[in-house]
Amino acid sequence: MHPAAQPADSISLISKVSCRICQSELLPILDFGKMPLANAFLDQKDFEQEYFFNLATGFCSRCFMFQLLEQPAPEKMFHQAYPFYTRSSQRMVEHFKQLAETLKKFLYPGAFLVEMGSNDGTLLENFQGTGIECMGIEPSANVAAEALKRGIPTQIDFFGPQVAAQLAKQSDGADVLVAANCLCHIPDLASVFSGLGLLLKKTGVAVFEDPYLGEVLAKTAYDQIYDEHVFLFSVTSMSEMLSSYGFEIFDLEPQWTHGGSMRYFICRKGQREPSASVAAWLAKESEAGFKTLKPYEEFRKRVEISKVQLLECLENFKRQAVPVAGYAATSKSTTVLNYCGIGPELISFISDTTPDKQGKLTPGSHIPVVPPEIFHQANPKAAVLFAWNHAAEILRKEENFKASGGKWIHFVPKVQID
Ligand code: DWN
Repeated sequence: MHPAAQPADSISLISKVSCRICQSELLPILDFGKMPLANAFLDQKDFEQEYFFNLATGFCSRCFMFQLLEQPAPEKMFHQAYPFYTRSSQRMVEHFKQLAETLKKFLYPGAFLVEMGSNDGTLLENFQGTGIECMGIEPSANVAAEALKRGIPTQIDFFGPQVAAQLAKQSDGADVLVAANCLCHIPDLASVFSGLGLLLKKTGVAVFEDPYLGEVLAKTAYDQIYDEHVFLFSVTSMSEMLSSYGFEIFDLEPQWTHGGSMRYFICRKGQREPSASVAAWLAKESEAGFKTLKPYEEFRKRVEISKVQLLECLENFKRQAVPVAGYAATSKSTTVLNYCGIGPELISFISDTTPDKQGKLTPGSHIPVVPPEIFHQANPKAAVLFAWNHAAEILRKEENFKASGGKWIHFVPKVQID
């Protein structure tokens, strides 16, 4: 049985309506309704036990954090059968190589680097043979096993004060803690920062990289909202949150990854001079109304329109008896498919390179996931690009699809056929 497919009464659901950072009441923004776990790909025999929760977001008008109202327990999402491997995109492998070069500016032979949410070791492998001591902390045993196979020290665990205290005891403390696409998954940030307080050297640096709320709003990328992403950070909310835990941002760098991310360079309060870009980003967000409900309400309206347009587009293909495929069974696709009510009647199959997903059905929508070879053999006339964040990589490698008359269906930033 899939670890996520447990009887409903055994589920420990964390249900919150108050802000996870400052405990103020959350203002509801968007309710997607009943939603499965984004990465709970399943077999037909598990349908009856499929787990659903209510996917809805709220905004805190006190600390400005955009967050889920409810999130399933971390152990339900991250376990021995978590099917996302960082290595599944070549461009991400290159991105992490470049991130490693950036981190090396804060490191030296003998220094200690800890990665939170180290997945299959794609980032840490860049430090092999450098003399820099590394430790990955990763709760999903199957992806951690890939890192261990490559000789990358990895502890299978959730990061928190206990793990941090144990690492601090075994070292003189960490020079750098890095977490890419990880912090936004963790509901209990108080425990992360209490751990960071124990582990990080006084002058140490933490580097976080997460999908940026500003890009989600600008691109109407509502598919970035799913069970795993409990927070979508802005510079404003990140800065408020860090301040409450004794840390601050000293630099920022926007990234192209995951449709638009932000890299935050963090230190203990007062340890480093913040760069001018910190104040500039805070001012930019303030002008854009990030502390008010307005941009989030406008976002909700655009999301509703996007749903109607995507459904119209797929139903048009169906009326013309043109079968449509999906490209990449991403976590994000679970939100789109279930929110829009798209099933195998509108998308016959989804091509994905991950062996763990192939042969399974998509969460909630139950569309078969097939290897890319089937996509190439079937040569469909149209395909929804679910991994829109990897468009550059995919459109290049799938040139033949378009050359042979195939149409890409995009839905971010808006629904269009190309
Ligand atoms: O935060 C998260 C980000 C970093 O990664 C996690 N919560 C889970 C995951 O999100 P995602 O699944 O939306 O990630 P991607 O990278 O947009 O999609 C990966 C999926 O796409 C994999 O199943 C592999 C597939 N893929 C493919 O089939 N062909 C990807 C590429 C690049 C391809 O060419």
